[in-house]
Amino acid sequence: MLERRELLAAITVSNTTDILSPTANTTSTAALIANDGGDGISLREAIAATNNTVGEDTATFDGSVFTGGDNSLIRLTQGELSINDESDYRWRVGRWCVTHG
Ligand SMILES: [Ca+2]
Repeated sequence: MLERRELLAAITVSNTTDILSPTANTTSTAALIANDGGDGISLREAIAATNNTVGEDTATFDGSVFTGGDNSLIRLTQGELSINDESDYRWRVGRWCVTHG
């Protein structure tokens, strides 16, 4: 009998904007990595993509962008963020971690 295995979907948030780029493909994490809309991956885009990707997702924050203090702030201008996939998410910023299951 074969057991179902899924690869851990990993994505890196690489800008501090709260923009869902019009041309970004958020249908899956792989699609977003391939086409981020040309301006990097925002947290909002990453969440949209992971919501559309079955299985556990991991998001990290680009250490060359999120360098601490105000440089690590994402000011939400587009409303609240909604993680609605039933799988686990681990958003890591240094030692900081939020999980949702
Ligand atoms: Ca983008």
